[in-house]
Amino acid sequence: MIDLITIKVKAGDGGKGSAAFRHEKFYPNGGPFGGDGGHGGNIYFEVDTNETTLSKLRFTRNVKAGNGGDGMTKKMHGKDGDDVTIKVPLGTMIRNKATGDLLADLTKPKQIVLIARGGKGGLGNVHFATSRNSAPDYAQPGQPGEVLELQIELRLLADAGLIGLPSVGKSTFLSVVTNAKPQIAAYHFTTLEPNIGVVTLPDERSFVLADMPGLIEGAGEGKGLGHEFLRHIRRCRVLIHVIDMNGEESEPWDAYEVINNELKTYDLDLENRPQIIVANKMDGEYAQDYLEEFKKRYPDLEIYETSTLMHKGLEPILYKAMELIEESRRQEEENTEKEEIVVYRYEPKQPVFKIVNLGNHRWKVESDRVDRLVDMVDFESEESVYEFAMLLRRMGIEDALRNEGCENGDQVIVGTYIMDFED
Ligand SMILES: Nc1nc2c(ncn2[C@@H]2O[C@H](COP(=O)(O)OP(=O)(O)OP(=O)(O)O)[C@@H](O)[C@H]2O)c(=O)[nH]1
Ligand SMILES: [Mg+2]
Repeated sequence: MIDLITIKVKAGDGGKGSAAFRHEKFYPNGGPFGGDGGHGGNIYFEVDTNETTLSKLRFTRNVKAGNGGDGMTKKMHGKDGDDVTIKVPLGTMIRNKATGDLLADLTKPKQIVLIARGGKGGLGNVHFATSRNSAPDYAQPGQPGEVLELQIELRLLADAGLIGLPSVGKSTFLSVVTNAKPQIAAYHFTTLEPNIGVVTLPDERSFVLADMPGLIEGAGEGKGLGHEFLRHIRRCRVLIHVIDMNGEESEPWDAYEVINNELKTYDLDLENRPQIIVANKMDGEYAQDYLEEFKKRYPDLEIYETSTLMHKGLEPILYKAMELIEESRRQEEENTEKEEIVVYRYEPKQPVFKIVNLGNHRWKVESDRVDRLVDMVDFESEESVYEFAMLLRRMGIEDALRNEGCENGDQVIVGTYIMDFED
């Protein structure tokens, strides 16, 4: 199972604003007439429950969204760049590789998240006409789109998990009801990592099913593949508890008790997770006798009889699982507040800028956002510089400088630019 992948994403750049002027028959020296650049395309990730692994992304190294078109004369906007949506399985977690920050945890079907934002298109010169300058020949460049290196991880997020002692037929079950191709063998611990598949019922409803490594006595304290295994099933809504009713390795009731004890040891909650009890290997020689005895011991238990090997008795289990899963989803929905479908990625809250007093009437504004803006300013153009100064004011940087004690005539370093402070 491929479950960790690194890709680079680049959202589209914004298009340039246009600095055109009106040149028409009756307006030989018309005013500024340049339209805005289009916005760069965004990059989204979306949950697609038909996907169960990240293997489709295996050969993807770079993903780019479309750039915005440049603004044109006659106030025409440039075209917005095309968005890109990357489909991933349920349970995908997306991190910023550089910082390790979690950007998104995709835990709901159809969930969509914006991961890299396209750059804004630059404004055309029509926006910059002022009383001082009615014919600005300046237009904004577009902002660059966000570039991120992402680490994408798939955490198993199965709705239902197959549990039981080793070699009871869990992987066989999975292989018969989904198109997953797990390894199946007569020896113990054939399954080391869960395999997952999608069960689709004849009525089109579907859920994600995973087989689990066999559980043994002491797993709750870390024996066998203990803790690893239990970590995987924590998020399952339903447990399908498979018992070898032919008693090849142990008496079925012992097997049943061992598993339930392990669930209890590990986590109180798992014990109460809905369980479907499956009596497997009913094609076996001793199965009927064992089953009779088992029913005597647990008269209240609903038991599903199967032979996974012969593909028998499986469908009722799938319907039952589906019913329990839907019930659990409904409960979850009731318990969680309504969420927007598009969830913006988590962004750590931090001030946008920081003022540093360098002493000697020198100050520094530290801010990634402002640094990016500085790169866009055309310092040859009075309009552009003026606009930049206004922006610093709107962002509250001017006030902040003054509050810190910055006075007229002091030098302020902003990004690569040094300016004199004045009201
Ligand atoms: N007779 C019989 N044998 C079965 C049945 N289901 C599975 N087996 C056999 O049991 C053995 C173990 O099957 P697996 O599906 O690998 O069992 P598992 O529970 O996934 O085992 P681990 O991954 O090792 O925990 C294989 O030899 C299967 O062919 C069944 O219904 N009847
Ligand atoms: Mg297995």
